[in-house]
Amino acid sequence: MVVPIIETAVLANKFRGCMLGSLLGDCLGSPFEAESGPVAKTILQKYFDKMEDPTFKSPVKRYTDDTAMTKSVAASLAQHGAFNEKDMAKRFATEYFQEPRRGYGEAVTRVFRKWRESKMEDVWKPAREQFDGQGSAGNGSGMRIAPVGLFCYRDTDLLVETAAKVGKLTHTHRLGYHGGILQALAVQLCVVQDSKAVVDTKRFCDDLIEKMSKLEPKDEDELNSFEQEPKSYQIQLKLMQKLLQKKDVDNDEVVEVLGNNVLSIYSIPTAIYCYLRAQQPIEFIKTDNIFRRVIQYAISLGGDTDTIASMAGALAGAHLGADSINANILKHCEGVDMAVSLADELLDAVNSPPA
Ligand code: AR6
Ligand code: MG
Repeated sequence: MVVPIIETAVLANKFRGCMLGSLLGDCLGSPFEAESGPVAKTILQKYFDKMEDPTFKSPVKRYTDDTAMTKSVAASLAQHGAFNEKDMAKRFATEYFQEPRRGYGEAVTRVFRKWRESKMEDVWKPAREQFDGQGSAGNGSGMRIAPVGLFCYRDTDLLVETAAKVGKLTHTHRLGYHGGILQALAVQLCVVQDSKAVVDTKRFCDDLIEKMSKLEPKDEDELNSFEQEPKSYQIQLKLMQKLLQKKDVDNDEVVEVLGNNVLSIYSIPTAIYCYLRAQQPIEFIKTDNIFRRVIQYAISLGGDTDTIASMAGALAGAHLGADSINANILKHCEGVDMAVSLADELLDAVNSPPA
């Protein structure tokens, strides 16, 4: 990919947008997590309208494990100027033991405990032991990966390598860490996308399909070695392209085709779809603000709302920049200043690589 030269101010706006988008999707989506079936559209419309109203007051919406872990990824990359497995693992564990009630996945906390018990002797081992040696295929790999997409936006090989390592610290199932790579690649595409231009959704998907085809097994036997269906992100991305071409796709169909649960394969393509679908008006979402539309739409699908909205929000923010976010909405979320500082620190690290 030929990476365009992006003006520093534009890039700073995109980095902030991405970190804020990830945070806002998490904070705003978490009250709706695990609603069975799609979330009531009128309730959601009012919820967002109120958030945008400058006079509306409500308790600050707390972020969850998605942001707790994203924070660690960003801070570790910014401080070391590169991936450092021990430092990142230590940050994940420290965050968790300080605030265990942020809604972590059930299995991933076992990795943190094993790190602590073994004094980080082998940071890779506990993840390999998850799910009887299968490894986790949860979407924890994608929910925290946005900083990698930012940090490596100029270098696709480094991005893939880094996202794989960040993922494998806790998620060694192929569909787990590959999901993280896919989300990081999508963030990269959004960073290099002109903020003002209309997104070519077909090209966006084609680009991701091509990059995933270099990673995913070609051999049918290997693809079939997992019990789980579907077996590759390429398949999901192609289904997504078909959905994007169709008129009047309702939420049930999206959930049926792409999914909305905690598994990477059933949520990371869904988040990318939300970002792409919401580039165009959506009948039940009354707003001209594309950033808001992406997050509101992602939440409307129900299921793992915080994580899907967080990943979709990261993409919208990386594309449109922080300027596109309604300032009143920001006031209702915990961690806004932190997200902005981390975005700035990441950009500094990108601009001044270690000697
Ligand atoms: N086989 C069966 N189920 C699995 C497998 C597998 N190989 N891998 C994961 N699961 P976990 P995460 C299911 O604990 O990915 C929070 O709500 C299993 O039900 O590794 O970091 C966040 O907001 C397991 O409990 O953690 C995210 O939405 C679940 O996937 C999500 O959890 C999560 O896997 C992230 O969780
Ligand atoms: Mg979640």
